[in-house]
Amino acid sequence: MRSTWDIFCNVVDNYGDIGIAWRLARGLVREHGLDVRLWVDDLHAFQCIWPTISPDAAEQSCEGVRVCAWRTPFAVTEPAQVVIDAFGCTLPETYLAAMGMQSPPPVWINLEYLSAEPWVAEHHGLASPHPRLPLTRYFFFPGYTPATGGLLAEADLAGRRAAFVRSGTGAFWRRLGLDAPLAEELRVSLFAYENPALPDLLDAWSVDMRPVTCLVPESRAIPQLAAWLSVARLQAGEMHQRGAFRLHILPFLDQDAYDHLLWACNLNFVRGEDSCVRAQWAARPLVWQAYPQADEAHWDKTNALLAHYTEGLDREAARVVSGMWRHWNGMPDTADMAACWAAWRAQQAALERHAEVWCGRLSLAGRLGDKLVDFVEIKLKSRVFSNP
Ligand code: TRH
Repeated sequence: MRSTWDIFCNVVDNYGDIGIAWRLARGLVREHGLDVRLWVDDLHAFQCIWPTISPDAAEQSCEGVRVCAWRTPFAVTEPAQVVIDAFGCTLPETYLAAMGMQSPPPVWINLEYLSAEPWVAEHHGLASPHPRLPLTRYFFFPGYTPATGGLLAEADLAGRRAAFVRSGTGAFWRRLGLDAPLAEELRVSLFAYENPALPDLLDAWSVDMRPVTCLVPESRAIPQLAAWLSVARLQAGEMHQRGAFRLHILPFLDQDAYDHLLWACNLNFVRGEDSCVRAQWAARPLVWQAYPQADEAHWDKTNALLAHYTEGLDREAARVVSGMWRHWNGMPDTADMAACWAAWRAQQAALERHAEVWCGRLSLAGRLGDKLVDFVEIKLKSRVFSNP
């Protein structure tokens, strides 16, 4: 019989929490045939990345997942056999108490944030007994090495991307209202938090020797872009041109269309967690802005991913990628943006080749959905044996 799963997602801010929880939920249904309920406390944020979601429904079915509004107080609900609290969100007290009454108890997983830092492998899979209830919570860490929980990816992702690229991107660009790119043109997508380095990047693009077109789905960087253009506001559908530099504001895309944008662009600026991973699977060069944290903890994350990502690159190309990412993340002692961009341009071909190689190497970490299902199956079996 297929196991039942409850995934809880508390949308803190932005789209990463729901983006990842949703990707995981639909993968578990589609590829593993599991019975999945996804509890979400902000269906409006969900609707942004998946427009068929109705923000007011208490329960709805989407792609085979039962999507439930997580409301307070939480209605009495029988817990599933497997419970995931995404990113350590606090489960409803009544639900937790009901978990404690189950025999055998549910397999309880805390799905953690992704990091390339070395400590992740040591912490992946660790158990933590609940202080009061007869429950054990396991820490499941995504990561970039086989000893971690791996990375989210659909089984057919590489095939879909290859087919998209093979069939040409003309139709995709037309749907966005753009012509196909000129031979020398560089298309760049931009998804970023507010960033002091952004105006200098726009300056660099506007004096580039070759045409640069930047595609920006509506998001937090828009006010900075408007200020740079000296306009009061910007909205989806607008195009602004400065010399050979064009800036297109796009509507916020659904998750699948955003993948297409990443696949179609020559370079992607991404942020947080999920868009960063999708940009790596896109096999195109990327510049990552880590989610800003107190005490600059995100600098360690940036350096840790850089250490992996630049492996196998020649010295100069590795220096250029590191310089650009470090400057984009506000680290001290980096060259200015004009120099970072000129250096990136000079290494573009090498970085494009490397992005393909890196994408192939990423698979070695394993797919998160498969690894999670394997991990849970072992726990479910041992649970049966210890509770005859
Ligand atoms: O939105 P984010 O900044 O989310 C962040 C991070 O996940 C961070 O780790 C977390 O702590 C913080 O939220 C609370 O960036 P991220 O992770 O890239 O998530 C964006 C999601 O939005 C991702 O699933 C891709 C999706 N997306 C679209 O569906 N359409 C779009 O047009 C764009 C730009 C993104």
